[in-house]
Amino acid sequence: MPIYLGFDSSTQGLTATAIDAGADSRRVLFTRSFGFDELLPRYRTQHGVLPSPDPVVVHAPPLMWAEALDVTFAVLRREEKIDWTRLRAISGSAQQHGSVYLNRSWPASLRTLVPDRSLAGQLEHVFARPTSPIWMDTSTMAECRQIEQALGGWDTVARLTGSRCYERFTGAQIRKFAGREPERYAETVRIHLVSSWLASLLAGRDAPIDHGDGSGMNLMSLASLQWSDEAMHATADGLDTKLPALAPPWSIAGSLAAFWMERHALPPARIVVWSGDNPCSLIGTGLVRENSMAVSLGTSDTVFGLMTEPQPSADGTGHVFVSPSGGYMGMTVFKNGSLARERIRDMYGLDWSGFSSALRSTPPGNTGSLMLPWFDPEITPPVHVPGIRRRELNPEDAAASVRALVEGQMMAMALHSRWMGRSPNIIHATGGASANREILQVMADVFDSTVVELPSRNSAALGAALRAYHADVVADGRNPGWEDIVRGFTDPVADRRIGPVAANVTTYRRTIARYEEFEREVLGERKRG
Ligand code: XUL
Repeated sequence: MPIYLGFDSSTQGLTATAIDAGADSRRVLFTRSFGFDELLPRYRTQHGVLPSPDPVVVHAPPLMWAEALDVTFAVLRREEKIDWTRLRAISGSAQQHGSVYLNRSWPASLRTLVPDRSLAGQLEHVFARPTSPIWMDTSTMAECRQIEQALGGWDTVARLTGSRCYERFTGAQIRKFAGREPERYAETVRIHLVSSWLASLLAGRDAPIDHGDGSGMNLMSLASLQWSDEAMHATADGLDTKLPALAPPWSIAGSLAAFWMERHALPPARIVVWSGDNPCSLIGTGLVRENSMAVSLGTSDTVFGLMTEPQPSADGTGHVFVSPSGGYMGMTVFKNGSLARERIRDMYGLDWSGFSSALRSTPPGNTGSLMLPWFDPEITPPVHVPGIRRRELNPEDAAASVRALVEGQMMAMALHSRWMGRSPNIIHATGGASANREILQVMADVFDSTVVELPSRNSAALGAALRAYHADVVADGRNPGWEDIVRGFTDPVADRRIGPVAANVTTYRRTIARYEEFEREVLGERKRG
């Protein structure tokens, strides 16, 4: 029976999930995760990013992402005793927006990789820029305003590309690079996203950017699914020759390059274009119909769901992306996700079980104590200078602080996803912190919705494997429905449904209004100050 492999190159590490898609043998064969800091310490990353004296500048080494793929394949081939000859297709998911800048040696180096030498050693010289700005970078406020001005305002940009200009989106990052380092920009022959770069390595040739991840660049027209000439022009000179092609999410980028087949004894599997982690998670959480939403609690916390019309929010919050099925998805992103939860845990000397006890020992609504959890610059709402804010919260009270953080995160998610125009009956929870039932109870009460847990917390890698399966079947001329593709892989765990508690829902209605007011006051102060 055919096997499909999905990778997820996330901020902090690489995960691989393999599935057996046989009619009678459908199941996940394995999921393996490797943290970049531990797997490849020579790159000296912390949580997958390079230390930076300036909190708004966040880069990572692209070579590390490539080497992680090579090292992971070696481990998988050695330790996972599956029938690798049945591997039919590979796809992937990657942290969105990050960009990789390649010089003129890239095309030939890619074509001539030899299997008896390490991948990293052979790619060292291909970069026009040795580090990649990633989604956590917020250093491009000026460039965002310049692009918006050139295109006729943020709302025009939002209608054209699905989002107003965001600091982390690739367009503003390219503009900054072209303006500050014009020589290196001139040396750049190709700019890839993390997703399309890793797909290119596997296919041994430049892979296209899929429409889903392409929607996170402020460069693609959502209506035509082409690079927008106006947006490219407003971003940087000569960009049209540097960007790869765009393609539907189920496109085949080629077949596995000889380098991988020989080095890791793999068959000539199809390489399906990679996409962003959020579009992949949409599939990996089983959101193939419009009536539900997913909340992913990872390095970033995200709220997303399918949309019929590409209707951006009226106030510029959130994004409209092309979904892996070719329709649209709405999404709001929060930067202070798992790292904020870890900060609070460590600040009070807790472990995760102590964190859960703190939630159990404090009442919903936290007797009025609130926290705006902006440990790092925040994406939603836009906060450039970090700093947490407390209201009626004693900083020495560990339990109340844990609850204030989790409630603050959930209330921010509920508030800032209202623009998607739907209050979900069911939320599919995913990401590492979805293992914590106390956190999920707060989610259910704040959103007034049943929260279901899914069999896999690595929904991006699973979604990538399912996308590989879908594209392979489409390439063979069949047109399967997405419900058939995800069946058996993303069905919620039967006894892990968490319902909202009516009294808590009433409490949070009041608390959200107070939270909203607190947020508005602090943002107003910051603007004035
Ligand atoms: C999405 C975003 C993050 C990254 C994290 O817009 O910035 O969710 O994709 O991997």
